[in-house]
Amino acid sequence: MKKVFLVIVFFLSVSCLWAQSQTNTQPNVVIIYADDIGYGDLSCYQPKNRVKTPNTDKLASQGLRCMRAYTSSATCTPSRYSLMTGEYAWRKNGTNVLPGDAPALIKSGRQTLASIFQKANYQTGIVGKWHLGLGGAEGADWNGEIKETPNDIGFGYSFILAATGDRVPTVYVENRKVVGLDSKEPIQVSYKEKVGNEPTGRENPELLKMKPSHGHDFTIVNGVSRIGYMAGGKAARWIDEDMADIFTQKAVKFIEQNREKPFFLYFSTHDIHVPRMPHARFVGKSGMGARGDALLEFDWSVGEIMNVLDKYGLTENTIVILSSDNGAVLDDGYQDKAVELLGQHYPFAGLRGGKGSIFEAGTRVPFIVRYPAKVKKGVSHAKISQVDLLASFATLLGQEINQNEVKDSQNQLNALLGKDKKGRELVIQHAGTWAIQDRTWKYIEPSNKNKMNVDINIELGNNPEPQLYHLGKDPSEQENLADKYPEQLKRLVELLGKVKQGS
Ligand code: NG6
Ligand code: CA
Repeated sequence: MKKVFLVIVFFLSVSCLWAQSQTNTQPNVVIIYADDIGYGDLSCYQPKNRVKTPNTDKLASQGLRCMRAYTSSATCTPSRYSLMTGEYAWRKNGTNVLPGDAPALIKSGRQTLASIFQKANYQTGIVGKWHLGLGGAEGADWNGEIKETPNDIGFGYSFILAATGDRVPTVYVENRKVVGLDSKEPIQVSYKEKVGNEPTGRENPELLKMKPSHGHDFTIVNGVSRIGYMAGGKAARWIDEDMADIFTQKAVKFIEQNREKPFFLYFSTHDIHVPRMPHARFVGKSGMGARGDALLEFDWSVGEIMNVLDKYGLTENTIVILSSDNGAVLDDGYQDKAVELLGQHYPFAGLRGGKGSIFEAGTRVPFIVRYPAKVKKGVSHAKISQVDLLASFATLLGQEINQNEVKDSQNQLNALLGKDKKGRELVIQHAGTWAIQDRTWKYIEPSNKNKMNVDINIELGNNPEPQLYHLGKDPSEQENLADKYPEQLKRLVELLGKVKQGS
């Protein structure tokens, strides 16, 4: 009897130790997701840029710098939707750029990138921009307990800005509450009519420290006129110049507090989206105006994350992925001299289009993977789509995915870790119309929408005729070969049709 007991004790201890060693070897994961940083904005992608990003360059030199990585859409909300859900945003209505009072797009309990980690016993957190809506059908209750937040879809902790820096309400939300709200001064938000008596950019432009170039002329907060009307909540309003410091501090603290356990952090910076209002210590430092200064601020945030990982000996076993939600844009609605002061800086890296475009500069983005324990340093030309992060991490963590919801995410773990040199067979891009590309060819579906976004001076890539480009020989999509290569065209049209049907 005693013998049997000892044998049981022995097996129990061995399995306990085994479980513990499993947990200890599970890598931490940090996704640093920039806003509007283009394929060529970081000096590790464009060494001749006048603005240098030394921390990001160091991260890249210690890991894998991917040259063919894509967001699935060319603006923020749809890209983030597919990153989180593993489903292309165009399969779901209402996934265009959301206003600040939009209800939650991803409903409670849905499987997400974050819930995969949570299920695998990770501590999970988001710090930074959300832009996927909050609250039930009527939107968020800014003055009470907010329902349908990131906390309902896999994040144990959240500290977010609901939409964008240029949209009201200009307050932070921590878990389910607006931070620093004085209940005597409730927040009102409207995107339809004026609420309260506060000045707007349209009526009182003399009050502005940052003037709009198009749109952005509603309620003035902190000297900047925004999209949408807001009243109340004065004590809770953010100061744009402190935003990167606050987000970075919160991200660092999350890592410090969870350093003993495996953790997943989605650190979604506001930089370098408009309004570009970096802290005084970055102002004037790039010689390129606010856009360049915001890039320096972004790079500083990256450095702080690297420092805290080093400080606690976490660097080796932490996967850091750095990417962006869409391609570059210069003047995005404020007079911040992004165009005039650009000089020798190459945000588009010679690619056609930019933010909002179906051409390459809309969705091809920087993508760096650093994981010293497992990923060899170097450069990768494998085709990567951000929609694949969900299935790839599910594979890494041994988690099942819900095939009914996670429709488009493929397991591309080996491409992410640099072991597979090819990656995705086909990449799907969306920006009003669709594009599909294999290793060599790219087809853009005909569209009668505008060819140009004249406000931001970006070619959208829409054309009533089918477009076919040989990306191998013509990466800047200059020569439409649709008439010359009808078989290639037909092949890609059919392949795209199949992807679109697969809903
Ligand atoms: C556009 C805004 C632009 C930016 C963008 C969303 C105007 C004139 N332009 O509508 O400034 O906010 O939406 O950017 O309002 S994103 O990166 O969040 O997709
Ligand atoms: Ca964006």
